[in-house]
Amino acid sequence: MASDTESSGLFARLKKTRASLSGGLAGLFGGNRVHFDDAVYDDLEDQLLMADLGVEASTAIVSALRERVRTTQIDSPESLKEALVDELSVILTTAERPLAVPSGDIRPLVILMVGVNGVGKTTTAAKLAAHFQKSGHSVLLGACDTFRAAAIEQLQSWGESLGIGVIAQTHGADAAAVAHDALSAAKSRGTDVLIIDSAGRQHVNADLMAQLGKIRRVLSKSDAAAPHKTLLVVDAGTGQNALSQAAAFEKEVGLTGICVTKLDGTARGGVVVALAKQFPVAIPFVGVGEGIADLRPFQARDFARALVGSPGAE
Ligand SMILES: Nc1nc2c(ncn2[C@@H]2O[C@H](COP(=O)(O)OP(=O)(O)OP(=O)(O)O)[C@@H](O)[C@H]2O)c(=O)[nH]1
Ligand SMILES: [Mg+2]
Repeated sequence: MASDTESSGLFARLKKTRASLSGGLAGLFGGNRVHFDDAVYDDLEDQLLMADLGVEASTAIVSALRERVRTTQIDSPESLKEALVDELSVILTTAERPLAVPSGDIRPLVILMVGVNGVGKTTTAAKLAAHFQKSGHSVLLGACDTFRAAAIEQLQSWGESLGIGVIAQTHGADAAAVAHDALSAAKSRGTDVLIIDSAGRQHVNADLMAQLGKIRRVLSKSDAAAPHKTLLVVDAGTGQNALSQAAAFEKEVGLTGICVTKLDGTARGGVVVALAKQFPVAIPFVGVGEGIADLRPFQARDFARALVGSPGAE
């Protein structure tokens, strides 16, 4: 049951995906009665694929539902929706691992943001900074996108509006050197969380991908465990391409988590399920808008309900 305003906000923001999935489910059956035959299962699988759950998750869900139909009573579109919420939750729960600042020796917690161009890395870095600031932590931002014109100013402008420091050099500077400066500054100031923005890079570009390795190496020279978190940002609207992005970044830098953004603007929110099914990483947050507060801690069951349009989500 989604009880708080954040969750109901999620329900509202995912309306495009929900419209696609729940409209499709309603169309599976004539009238109110569900009669399960192979054609219904095929249609259901098509609906899941269209909502971008990917082949692996869609097949797994349909075969789990077949099993449920054999053992429990599913005889209405509503009971099918509930069963679907359960099955989605089984997959999504594996990724439900919040990103908390550990108490104790890890200070600063270093979070490196990575991803292809335009997915929302800088915006998500700012949203995360605001989130940690709100929970009482000191935060510093590192402007390691020295590649795109105006990238530094973009982060600085977020920093100014939040009252959060931004460690930056000039456009064209060595990104790894900025990362080094940022970590030194965070250490000397006793900052709780350092969030490092990085330049967008296509996952198929080997040279650009290798540059990320340099940022990581420089950080780990100052603190062997840094970066403690490497978060891939993916745009939900890219659909199944998000899976190849995740595979490439995982291979190059190793990921601890994935933030899926722009879930407010696409009917393809099911990609979150595909990612949770295929990658054993956390999905700590999802992005549901351009504003600083449009970040939601990922909660598997609420997300499943919001996807399916199940009544408990309202
Ligand atoms: N609707 C919506 N827009 C978002 C979300 N997250 C980011 N954006 C928008 O996406 C656009 C790109 O965001 P950036 O944060 O600049 O993306 P980036 O990955 O840093 O881009 P590069 O640094 O150029 O690779 C901006 O217009 C953001 O406002 C989201 O969750 N929902
Ligand atoms: Mg950026």
